[in-house]
Amino acid sequence: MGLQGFRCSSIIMFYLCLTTSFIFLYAKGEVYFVGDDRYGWDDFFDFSNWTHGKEFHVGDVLVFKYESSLHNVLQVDSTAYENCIKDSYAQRFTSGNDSVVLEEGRAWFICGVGDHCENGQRLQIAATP
Ligand SMILES: [Cu+2]
Repeated sequence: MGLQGFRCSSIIMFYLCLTTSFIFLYAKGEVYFVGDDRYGWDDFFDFSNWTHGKEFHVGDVLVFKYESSLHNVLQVDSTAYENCIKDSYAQRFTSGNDSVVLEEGRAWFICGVGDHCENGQRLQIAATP
């Protein structure tokens, strides 16, 4: 009877663990290296082409990899994105290896160095729940 009870509880534990790991799998966001490994966050790269065909969700992580002496990352609004306005931003990242967790809706990022934004170093994405 003791053995029977043990077996029963281990089956319950098994399903409990299975369920828990599924929850973790779904809760964990995807990690995207902006511009992929080869290019990273760089100017003269088509980031709208990079986002094409990708589906971003809340909790996904964008990783901006770049040479920190050459670039930075500014999280801006749509106006600053469209016009490459570099002095008004919500957040500024400079480490060269910056992670941003996506929230629902649209997000805009530009490089604040020189004319990099004008040269295509800007990213616009939309995250759905
Ligand atoms: Cu740059």
